[in-house]
Amino acid sequence: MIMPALLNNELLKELPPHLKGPSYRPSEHGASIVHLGIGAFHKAHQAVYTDDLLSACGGDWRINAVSLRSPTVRDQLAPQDYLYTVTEKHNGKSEHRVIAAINKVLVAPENPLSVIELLADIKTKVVTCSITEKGYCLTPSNTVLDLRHPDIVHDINNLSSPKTMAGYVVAACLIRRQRGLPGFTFLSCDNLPDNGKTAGYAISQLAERIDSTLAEWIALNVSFCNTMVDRIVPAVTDAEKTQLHDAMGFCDDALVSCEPFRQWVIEDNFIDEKPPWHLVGAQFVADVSDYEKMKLRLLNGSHSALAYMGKLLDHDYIYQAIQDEDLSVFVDTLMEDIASTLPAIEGVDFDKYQLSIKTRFANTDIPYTTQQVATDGSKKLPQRILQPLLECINKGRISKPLCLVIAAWIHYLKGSTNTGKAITINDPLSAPLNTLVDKYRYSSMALVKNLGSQTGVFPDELMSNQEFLALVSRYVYTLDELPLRQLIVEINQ
Ligand code: CS2
Repeated sequence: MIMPALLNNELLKELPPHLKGPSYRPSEHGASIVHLGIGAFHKAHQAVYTDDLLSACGGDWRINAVSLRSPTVRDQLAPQDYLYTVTEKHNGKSEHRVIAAINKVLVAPENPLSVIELLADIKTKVVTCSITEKGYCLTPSNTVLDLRHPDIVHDINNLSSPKTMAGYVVAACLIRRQRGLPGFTFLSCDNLPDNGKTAGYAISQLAERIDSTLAEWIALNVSFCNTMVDRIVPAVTDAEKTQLHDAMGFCDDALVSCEPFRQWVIEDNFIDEKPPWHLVGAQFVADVSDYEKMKLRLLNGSHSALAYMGKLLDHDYIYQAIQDEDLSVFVDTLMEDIASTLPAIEGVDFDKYQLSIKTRFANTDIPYTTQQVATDGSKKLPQRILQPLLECINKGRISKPLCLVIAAWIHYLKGSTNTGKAITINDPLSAPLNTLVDKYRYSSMALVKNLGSQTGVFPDELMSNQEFLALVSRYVYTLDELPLRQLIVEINQ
């Protein structure tokens, strides 16, 4: 067989040895799922479960995906008949498989109406999203739509060409109601507590601005499911694309690489038929919140800690940071405090879970940069670090490790590592954060207070806690004087 240069349907007819592929014919299955925000994470997580489902049980569960901003993913996938490879990497070994779950990719800004029509189509039964924390356009409380957000202002005035996830869903619901069609199930796959419900806040508050009876229709006809999603999927590198080509003989511009582990816990709250993802490893449960808390705080919380502290200590990758003995012990101490805030989950052993997280972080085949995890800190720290800290305080004990992570974030915002290398800050609040850091650079208490109050990132209950303010400012002040490692070692003792 002559190998095609680029992965496509031809290749699917006869896969090279050692390459797994779908055991279904993609063209024989309809697409009843729409995914908003296709990126590496969706391609390595929900699309893989769905591909397994199609292989195991068939059904019309292929995915029509939408890019809300850039054409890149569509431009990579379209010439490949929407096929791509997922490479799972562990212990120096790579396992490749071809995923055929994506039916097509629409680029929203190119044709907003086609996306609205797709969402309004009666064949669409389930809508999923992975748009990152900032895509919800909520104020820091995560329950209130940010009516000053430029994209929300835009959507309120231009609902036929929206920019946000909420705008598209509201526009589609308007059409469904007009046409007398049923609603759908909306499933969030972002790292936010109560992510489905949170999506519901954004959607219904936007609908309320458009037409309050529409908000009522949504409440009755759309169900919002919380989910806990987990898989470490770093940005793919050119070297990985070359390795795939060398191993398999074809190019794949849409390759994703990730760890072997994956987990998906889904709230069983579907308004209509549900894809039986439980047959391929996902779990349907009545209440996801305890799983979400466990994962967001233990995994994502320590990931963020390793990102800020690791970067300050000049570790470029998470696996380097976790192999730093001082940071590794620090993560144990941090996890111990976090675990004290978690409700028990039947069948889950937190000690084992914590150990498995550390092993996953240490996977040297996964080049996850500290810089990537450090992105958007103002949107990540509230659920990962601040909420568990608040709960520790409410139980009568401030957590030094959690406070040090906050101080490390603030020090990171000052823009250089311990050896003076420049740090680039990527954060939706980078402008106000930079201004505050410049203004109060040498006044740690004023910096902490103003960061908290002017950006709204720290909840009021923390802002009014003197012990919290004093400890975090002491750490921020000390970090200007002493190396971070010294503080870490002090806490580890
Ligand atoms: C990471 C997550 O970048 C980040 O903020 O903490 O993307 C993490 O890798 C995933 O949530 C793992 O499931």
